[in-house]
Amino acid sequence: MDHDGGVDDYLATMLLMTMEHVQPLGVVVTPADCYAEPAVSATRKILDLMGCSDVPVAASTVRGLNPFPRLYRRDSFIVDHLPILNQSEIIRTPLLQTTGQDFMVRVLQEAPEPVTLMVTGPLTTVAVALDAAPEIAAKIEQIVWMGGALNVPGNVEKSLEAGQDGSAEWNAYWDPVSAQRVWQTQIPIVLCPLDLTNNVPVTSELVYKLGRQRHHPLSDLAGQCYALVIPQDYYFWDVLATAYLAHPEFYQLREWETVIVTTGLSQGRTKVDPGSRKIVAMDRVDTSSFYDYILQQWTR
Ligand SMILES: [Ca+2]
Repeated sequence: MDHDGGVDDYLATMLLMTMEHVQPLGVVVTPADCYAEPAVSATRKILDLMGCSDVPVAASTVRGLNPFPRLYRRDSFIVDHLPILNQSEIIRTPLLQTTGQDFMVRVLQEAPEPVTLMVTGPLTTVAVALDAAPEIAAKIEQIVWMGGALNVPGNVEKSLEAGQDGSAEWNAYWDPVSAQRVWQTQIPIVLCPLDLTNNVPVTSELVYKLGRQRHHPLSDLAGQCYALVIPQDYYFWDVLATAYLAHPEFYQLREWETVIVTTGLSQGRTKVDPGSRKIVAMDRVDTSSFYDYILQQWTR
């Protein structure tokens, strides 16, 4: 798991840890939609809460080109301070001394069989790891990535970002060059783009349902986190991408040929371009099965 510390990322990590058939090898925090220290701390506390303190956490030290807005990033401080994550003074889940990018290289080199990378932030840590040890590409079974906007507008708003025409999705925009680096490999990429996530909003109804399950700690935490973002236009991004690992049958996939635009006003755009790099995108999802699934998992 390689996440970037947004509200959605913690819940995606939490969902992943409820999946019985998944053997998590570690969690890397890429410092993008967050501030690094509270994001790493919150991640470790969530793993503690879930009884997953044997899963190592490593902090990536990569840098992007286009920073996320401070207003988004400060959520990492709020989540790290939620009461349910601070019932103990000690954090049991280890923080590795090695960087996230070096840890990713080592895990893949040592893996006896190919590994799925679940990436819910920018692709920078993956790109840096690939540059450091290109042979690890053969150990990556697939990259499931929440990112990109194929045939819909991006979510980097022109009003916030003067250097952008509104076509880019944030994870791609943070570091388009690294996304392109990953696009240059043969690694199978399964994209969860805005085209799909736009159909799966975080609704008041769902947050209220989480509240009615609040005697379950995971449901309580998820409800608190989503309550924080209710005033915004918020969608299931990372959680929707991650649920694919457990229930691919909820999703219809579609193949596209795409390029990553790395310069100019469209930088960060995942542009459909026939004849270029093949990827597979999640095209449709059975939303009611998805909502039922996360509600059920968070009663664990
Ligand atoms: Ca994210």
